[in-house]
Amino acid sequence: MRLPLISAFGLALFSLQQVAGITPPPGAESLTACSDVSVRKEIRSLSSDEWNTYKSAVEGAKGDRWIDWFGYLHERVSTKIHGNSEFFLYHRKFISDYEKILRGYEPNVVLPYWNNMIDYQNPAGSPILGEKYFGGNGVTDKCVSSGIANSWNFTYLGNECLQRNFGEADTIVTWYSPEFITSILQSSTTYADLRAGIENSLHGIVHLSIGGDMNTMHSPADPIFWLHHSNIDRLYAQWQAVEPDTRTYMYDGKDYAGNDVTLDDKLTYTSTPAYEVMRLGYGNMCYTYDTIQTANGDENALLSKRQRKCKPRPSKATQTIQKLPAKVLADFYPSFNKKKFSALENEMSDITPKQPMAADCSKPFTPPKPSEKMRGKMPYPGTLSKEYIKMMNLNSEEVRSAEKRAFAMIDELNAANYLSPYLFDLE
Ligand SMILES: *[C@@H]1O[C@H](CO)[C@@H](O)[C@H](O)[C@H]1NC(C)=O
Ligand SMILES: [Cu+2]
Repeated sequence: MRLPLISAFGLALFSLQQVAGITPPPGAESLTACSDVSVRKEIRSLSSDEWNTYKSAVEGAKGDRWIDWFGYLHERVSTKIHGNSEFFLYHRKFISDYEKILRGYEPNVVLPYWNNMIDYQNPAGSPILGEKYFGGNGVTDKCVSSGIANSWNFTYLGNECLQRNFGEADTIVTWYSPEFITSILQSSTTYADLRAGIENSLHGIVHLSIGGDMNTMHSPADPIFWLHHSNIDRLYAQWQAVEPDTRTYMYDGKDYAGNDVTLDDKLTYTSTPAYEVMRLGYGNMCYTYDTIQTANGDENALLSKRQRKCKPRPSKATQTIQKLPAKVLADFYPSFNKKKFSALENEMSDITPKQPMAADCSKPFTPPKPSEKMRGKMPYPGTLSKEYIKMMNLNSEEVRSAEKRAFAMIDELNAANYLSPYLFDLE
């Protein structure tokens, strides 16, 4: 019943965008549409050729010490680009610069992203932190000794290995769920809201709890950094695309010095004004994300005919949450409450740790059965330490209020006996 409604709405939204259009601010009118737009995909949905290309580019860049350079650069600017509005924009440019460097090694390479929300219950068990991809916890002297970053050493800090430092017994604290990120996407009405909601939750806990180099100012040294930030950038891009006319160039809040930001602000230590990086598919930002392509009705441009038959649809989780008391919806899921919503503000599509590919419809979709044991038992996320908050120049009150909101949301879902499809019986 709901299904055709949603897709009809998606199409309506798309044609509306075409009619109304985005009005670029002064300076941005001269940015031209990219002739070639690459599509960033979830790491698990890369073909083996795509993964090998990515791996080869990263190894090339590592060999020439580009990774060392990006770590150094990030450390230099770190206190100015975190804990304030520049966060999304600086990192958008930063990872896009990295992608350009990778193209020097593999001209067709595209930066993937890691949807680490779907791994939130047991991050250390994610295949991304396994032998096949980026390797796991540090071993001797916390040095990573598996996966793509096996035995990487850096020279810019002296000869040191790449380190990771998970918690007790090689486990990592719980991260943030697709349910929570969906709530942030739906309830953030300003750029500053979204920035605080994402940076203080998902962004921070992934850095802190992978530990080692990820928990330093030179975190780009860990190849996981780029996929984590690509995911953060994707969430920002999705939020923009929900209401492109008003959000593409929405920029508010404060910079590191406490001044109101403006679209003409230059990103830290660059000559790039903020407005230059805000619109994907224009100027130098010649990329988009697979989830945006499939959510806004324009997926036909990318998917094969066979794939087109199988569109992402509202998942069971979505339907369950839509039935929660109106007050819960008003507090945490205002878009679901309106009964009309864009898939762009819903991270609970039928994507699961076992079948993470939104766009891959080559197999008919069968959702895995969540563990009944986990009904009403969504776990709280880990929290940021005082040391991390200080190092990253975050606003402690803002962090604690983001965490409180996550706890409150979880309490409501548990009280409603909600069964999350992202929770498994770990025994
Ligand atoms: C890498 O760094 C570690 C110290 O972190 C050192 O023990 C090891 O010898 C270095 N490896 C190489 C090949 O230089
Ligand atoms: Cu950063």
